[in-house]
Amino acid sequence: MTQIMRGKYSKSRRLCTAIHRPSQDSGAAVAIISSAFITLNLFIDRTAMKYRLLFLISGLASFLLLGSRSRILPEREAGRELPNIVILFSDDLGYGDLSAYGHPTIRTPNLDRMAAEGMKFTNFYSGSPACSASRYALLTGRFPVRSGFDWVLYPKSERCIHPREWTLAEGLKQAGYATACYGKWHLGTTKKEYLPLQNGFDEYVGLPYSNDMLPPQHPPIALMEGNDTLQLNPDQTQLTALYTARAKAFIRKHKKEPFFVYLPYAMPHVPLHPGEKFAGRSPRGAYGDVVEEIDWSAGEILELLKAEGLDKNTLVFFTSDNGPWIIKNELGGSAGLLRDGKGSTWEGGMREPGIAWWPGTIEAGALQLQPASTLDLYTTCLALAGQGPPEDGRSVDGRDISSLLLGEMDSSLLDNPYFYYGPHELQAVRKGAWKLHIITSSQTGRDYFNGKLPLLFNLETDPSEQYDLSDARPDMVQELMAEIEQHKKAVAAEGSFWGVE
Ligand SMILES: [Ca+2]
Repeated sequence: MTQIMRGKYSKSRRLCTAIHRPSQDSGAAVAIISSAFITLNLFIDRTAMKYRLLFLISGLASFLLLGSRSRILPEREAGRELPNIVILFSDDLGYGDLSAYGHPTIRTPNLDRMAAEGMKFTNFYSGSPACSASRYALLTGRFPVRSGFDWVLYPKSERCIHPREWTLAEGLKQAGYATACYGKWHLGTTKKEYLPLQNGFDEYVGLPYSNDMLPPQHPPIALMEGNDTLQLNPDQTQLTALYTARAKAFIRKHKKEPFFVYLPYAMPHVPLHPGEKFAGRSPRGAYGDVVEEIDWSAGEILELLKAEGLDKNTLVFFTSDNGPWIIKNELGGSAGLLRDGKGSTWEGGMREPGIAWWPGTIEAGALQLQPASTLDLYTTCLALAGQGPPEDGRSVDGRDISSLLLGEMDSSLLDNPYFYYGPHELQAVRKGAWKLHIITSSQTGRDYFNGKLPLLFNLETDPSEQYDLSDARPDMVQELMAEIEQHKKAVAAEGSFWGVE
């Protein structure tokens, strides 16, 4: 994988004033080495000429930038001052499925406490209403359309995460972090280069795709460790406990250096397999059992961080990859007051619980109403580690939301449009309070507005998307249509890495 130069710290300084700044000499030295590496890659890589040129230009530009400003790569020795990062990522959990978000019978005391001690987002989005595309967005900071692969990958999918993508794990690893992923990968298995270890993770244990992709429709599913198979068709009741134990062991092992733990749980994606201690406990049934076990897991991680004295130096973020799988009836979750669920670009498909926890840095009990997304986690976490996103011409759509975590108003974040990608296409955009649908779809087969399009909603006054205002506000329809057209053109012009090979 080609190494990519990164140029600058972003404006997250307010969040990370304790972060060590590298010396002029170390930055320049890294620049020279990295530029040489890039130049070498120009000759050994089989990338299309266009991208060779882009990398050459970016390498030289970064070298010049660093030569004068030297803002790259915190030194490993000083890395302890970098914050640890833990992302807890559930699968198919709805906006309304935690007690902190209003569920009346699912008990999530640990996540509720996490929100009480940290920040609760009420307008937090996943990158997609489907598993693979959502994970791509989280780990690359880019809208799913840029991936060049289908929105859900299957065990035999040939086009998966492109080796040129630069994942959050790769960025944090370059900054000196120990990195681990325990859980559902779902960004490709048919080539070694698609697997977690080749995408920035030092350790991996988990099912590499969804827990319902099973025989006879699919090959036996592997519980993997690194690039190897530990076991075929494992007992899924053990998974949450296993992932939690491995994450805790990794944190203990690496407590003296910065670490990144990505914990994408297998559930509450169906089939639901609660562990023995949780089965039959929740009034909400098996779905509640599974969510309560995930809540237990989150509590285990937070307690360990406190016990090890790491809590003041660790950002933990909890969210889900997409909304509830409502066509599974009681086996699926709830989006609360939001419309629809998984697979749909109605709010229920993509708006998720989002809880940020970092005692001493994030104010306890903070409520964050501004929109943000998993794409922003990419850019923000890189910034916390002193890394900028790649500067080789590719688009990175995530924003640095450090200011939001600090509870500050950042007017520069207010007017960014957020694009909702449904199955293979752009379906909607949100800007400020306003959301415009140009296409709607639902796994339920329902069309809630009898085919009328476009549809315009004010999500602040109407979070359930009940009252179409497209006729009343043609000016807003026009403005958002223009955002969509501009975005579509830019995306088409850039293409994906797959498109150049
Ligand atoms: Ca999912």
